[in-house]
Amino acid sequence: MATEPGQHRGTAILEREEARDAKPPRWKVVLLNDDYTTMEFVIHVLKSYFHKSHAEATELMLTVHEQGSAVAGVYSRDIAETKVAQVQAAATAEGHPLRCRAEPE
Ligand code: TYC
Repeated sequence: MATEPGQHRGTAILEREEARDAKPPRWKVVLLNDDYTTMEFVIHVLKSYFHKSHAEATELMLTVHEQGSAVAGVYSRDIAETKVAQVQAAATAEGHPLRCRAEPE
């Protein structure tokens, strides 16, 4: 909407425009490094839950290993939280201390 300098628009209009322009919030799933989880298991997780190729999974795993963390994927909040729960369940089941978390972009 065109607004002349100094012109005032009501809060309700501004709120409606914000709602119109709003993009759905996106959440990152961040994978964290640790000293005990095997590299093979992290590669398996990235292929199984984040649909990475073997080459992509290997590269991302090495990024986490070297830098401490990396984004495995970006999703709606609901999907991101489901991925975190799935990864934690798989890691616990296999006896790995692997951690990951969902955070807003
Ligand atoms: N640092 C682990 C090792 O040396 C490998 C690893 C990579 C662990 C990524 C977790 O998210 C991780 N075995």
